Amino acid sequence: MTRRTPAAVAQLVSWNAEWRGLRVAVLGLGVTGFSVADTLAELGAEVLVIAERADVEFTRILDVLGVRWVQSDLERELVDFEPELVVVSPGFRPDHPLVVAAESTGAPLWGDVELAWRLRDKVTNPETGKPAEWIAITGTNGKTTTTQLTTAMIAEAGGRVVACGNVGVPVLDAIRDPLGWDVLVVELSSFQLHYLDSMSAWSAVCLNIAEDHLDWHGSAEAYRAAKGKVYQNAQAICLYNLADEATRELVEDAEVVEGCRAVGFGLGAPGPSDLGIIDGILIDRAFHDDRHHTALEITTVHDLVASGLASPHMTANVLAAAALARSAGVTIEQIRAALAAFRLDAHRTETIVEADGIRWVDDSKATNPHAAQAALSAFPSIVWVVGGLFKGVDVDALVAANVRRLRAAVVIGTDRQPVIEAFTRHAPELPVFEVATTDTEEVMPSAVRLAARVARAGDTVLLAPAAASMDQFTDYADRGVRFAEAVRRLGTAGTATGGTTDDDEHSAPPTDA
Ligand code: UMA
Repeated sequence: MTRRTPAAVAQLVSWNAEWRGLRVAVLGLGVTGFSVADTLAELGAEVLVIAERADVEFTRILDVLGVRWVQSDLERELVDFEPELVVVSPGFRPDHPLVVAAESTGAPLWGDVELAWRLRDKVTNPETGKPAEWIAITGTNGKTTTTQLTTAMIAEAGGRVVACGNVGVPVLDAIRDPLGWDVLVVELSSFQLHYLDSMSAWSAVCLNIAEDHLDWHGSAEAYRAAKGKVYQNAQAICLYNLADEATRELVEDAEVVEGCRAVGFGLGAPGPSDLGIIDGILIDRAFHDDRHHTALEITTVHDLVASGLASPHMTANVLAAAALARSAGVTIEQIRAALAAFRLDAHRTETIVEADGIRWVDDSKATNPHAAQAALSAFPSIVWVVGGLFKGVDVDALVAANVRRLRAAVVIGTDRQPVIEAFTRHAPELPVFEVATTDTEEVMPSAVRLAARVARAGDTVLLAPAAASMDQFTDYADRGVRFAEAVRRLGTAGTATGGTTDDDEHSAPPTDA
């Protein structure tokens, strides 16, 4: 059979299109690669999975499905396969040798979400004949919480809705659910957006933009450009952050479907097409007919305290989710009910214990400076546990901005130098402790011991690393769990209470190996 051209492959826009026999190389065998291979095998494509590392469970299933996978000589295998399409997992950087080799074959390069968008008509609504609408959520921080909030609000309204994408459930798994959905709330990472072009979301938001993943994207501009793709072809609402000019610019630059509206959200008083806050009341001035003269009260900041959503960055997430839910027809009352029942995931500004006036807080989810700033802003006097993999992002400004609220810092991670140098520059007098051990079992017990030595009544010991965790932990959850365990162990030993600062520790940072 003759090789299908990129133009022919571009025409494949339905589950019912001619996928049979299409030669597709799949890069990566994590949850994404597996969902891609499994889907394409179901469609009768000829699949080759190429992965340096692979989960044994996945390889076993691929063997059962009769899908070929290779783990060595990868570039040659890829080129010899002469793929007509390459589907790449989000972890692969654009300059990865396999991605470069894939491009050299001339085959189109898609991400899993691009494939899912094209296949989304597998299950359609029996009444309308239409597939589920997509609500697309990106941003440097707050994506997962906003995705969960939006999903909870739509579910409260009785919609069949699922959260998928970067939140953990591959979008291809969602679109293959036999019963189908009314709405997919799709959390998109900048990696997934980079490899995505056709999506036309019902409503879309970029919550905020700060530097992150610069090593993956190569530059801040490339990162921004990827984030901006969330708005392309949006149908109903492009939602942006009134406090983040860059998000508004991305909306202005986007090509959208005619009639699509721009809506803003922010913590100040809302304009006629915004959601915002007046006197502690969250207000919708965007989604009702008389929005020029009246406003709808969603809830109050006070009422959000019980759900752990009252801090400024969480309240902003609530407003964004409310806007997205409103765009899907959810009423104010349903949003209020969903918020009352909502509980935050672990590792997001989670208080582990309070003892002797010292609060121990796990914000391991702060994997970049922007997220760490949100957590740091919430407390007046902090012993800060910071460090990990900085992913090419500069931590200097974060340190400079927070010196005044710090009692001390405990630096973890394999690459501690940039943080320690930043403290030397901006706060030479601050006690800075260094956890030098590389033993995963020991990092958090050491960090917690050091923190306990300096923390005083009224302080918060805050794990907000501003960095990824993979240098020393499995992931951010593992990092947070180990922190909490160490805190609890210290508490049982009767020492997780205040100590005094040793002035000798100011000049040369002591280490705890
Ligand atoms: N692989 C390589 N070389 C690479 C990269 C990957 O060989 O350079 C292969 C390996 O075989 C590995 C597989 O690819 O087994 C892993 O693929 P992946 O890194 O793309 O990860 P998945 O397991 O498929 O999970 C991905 C997302 N991971 C990343 O983007 C790194 C998950 O987001 C997401 O939940 C999942 O798809 C479902 O959509 C995680 C994440 O850390 C939570 N995201 C980043 C973030 O939130 O900051 C972007």
